[in-house]
Amino acid sequence: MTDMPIDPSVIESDNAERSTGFEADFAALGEQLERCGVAIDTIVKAVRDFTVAVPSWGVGTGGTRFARFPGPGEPRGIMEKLDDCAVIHQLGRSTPSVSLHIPWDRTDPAALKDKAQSLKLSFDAMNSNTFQDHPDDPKQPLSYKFGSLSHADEAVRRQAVEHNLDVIEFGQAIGSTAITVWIGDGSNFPGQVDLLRSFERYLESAKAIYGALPEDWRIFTEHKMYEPAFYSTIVQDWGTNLLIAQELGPKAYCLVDLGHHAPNVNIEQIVSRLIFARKLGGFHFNDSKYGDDDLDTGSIDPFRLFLVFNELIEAGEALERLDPAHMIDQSHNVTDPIESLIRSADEIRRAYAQALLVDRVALREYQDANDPMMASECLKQAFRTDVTSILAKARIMDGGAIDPIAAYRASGYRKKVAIERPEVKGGGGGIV
Ligand code: LRH
Ligand code: MN
Ligand code: MN
Repeated sequence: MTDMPIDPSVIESDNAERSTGFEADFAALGEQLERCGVAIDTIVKAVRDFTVAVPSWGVGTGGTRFARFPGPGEPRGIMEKLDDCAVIHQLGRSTPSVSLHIPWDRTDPAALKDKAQSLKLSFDAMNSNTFQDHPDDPKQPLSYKFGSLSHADEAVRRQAVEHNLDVIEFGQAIGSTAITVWIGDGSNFPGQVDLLRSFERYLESAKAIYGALPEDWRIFTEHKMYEPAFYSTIVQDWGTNLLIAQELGPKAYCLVDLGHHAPNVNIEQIVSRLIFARKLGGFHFNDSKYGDDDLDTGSIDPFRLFLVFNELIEAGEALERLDPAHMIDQSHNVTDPIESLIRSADEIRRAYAQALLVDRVALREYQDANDPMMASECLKQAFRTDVTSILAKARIMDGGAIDPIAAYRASGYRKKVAIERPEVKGGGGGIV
């Protein structure tokens, strides 16, 4: 049984209004690409095959450490979050899976699986949470104030490991096959922790989690330069992350969250190095201007996103073997989270489609001939191509909307759920 949240007739009538303009744009782009020897249908097909997971914590309004300003109709729990995720996928057709965060999303796994099936959704990587205390969880009475997997106290480390094993068990029950581990462990002052010993403790804990992974599971460790710790962070960069994945073994991979680097860091080069090391596990897509801003993907620096995808495509077969997970990790403070996630998924596909347009034979020739101007132009030409109608075509072919944000607004979904979901203090989940 399916229970899709948007009436299909809304999509049909919104598409009908836009179809003439869309057809003209698509035909013009098709001709333009044909002149460059590219068949537009091959790009449309590749785009249709490319999907990205939405974060359950992204559909509630986020917040900063100063305030959170909830919007109308905030989801009050994971079931309503899944309803919102289904809206995003029904209109955009690129986000068939959801990434869960435990314990934020803890509920009866069988009911969760049924609900997801009824909405035609599945689950991507699970996320454990030992960066907050969980006073309501009888299994986690000890505080993570001074760390979790690297904590000086063995009892806290054990509790954090057990939590991760719990998350894996939960994930198994709902069909997930990966766990992402991000921890906030670190220090605020020089001397507060022993940099070497705390890393050794972290590794020991991570090995205990790794040892309990089911046969077909992968573990993704996620690096982040700083925050919440401001002097040192235990998994602070891709170098430490790679070291961890190599120490743990073949089921361990590195996850790259785009917002977790210093400004101006060459993230695409990190991606390339992780592919070389066969340790690229996946992405948390978002965008940022200053730090871990968690802004909408592609909203600040779409060229950087394009360059990341350029490396992925350049990797060819090596990437197919790695099969990295694509997930969004954002916080929406001032927009309707559904709209932000629709737009972000679209921007990710846009960067992918543009990167597919790079003339790789020509690029290699320019590189080998030491022609930086033409090599750079070769990339820019692909990046400058407006692939909007390709993205729309991919959506239409899968039953989605030509303009998903417009169709979403026309559907009146937010107004409807605002009535059904009266505001609850603390509802919506996510980091506040
Ligand atoms: C940490 C992080 C990590 C968490 C998520 C909520 O900044 O990127 O992935 O699980 O945010
Ligand atoms: Mn992240
Ligand atoms: Mn983050």
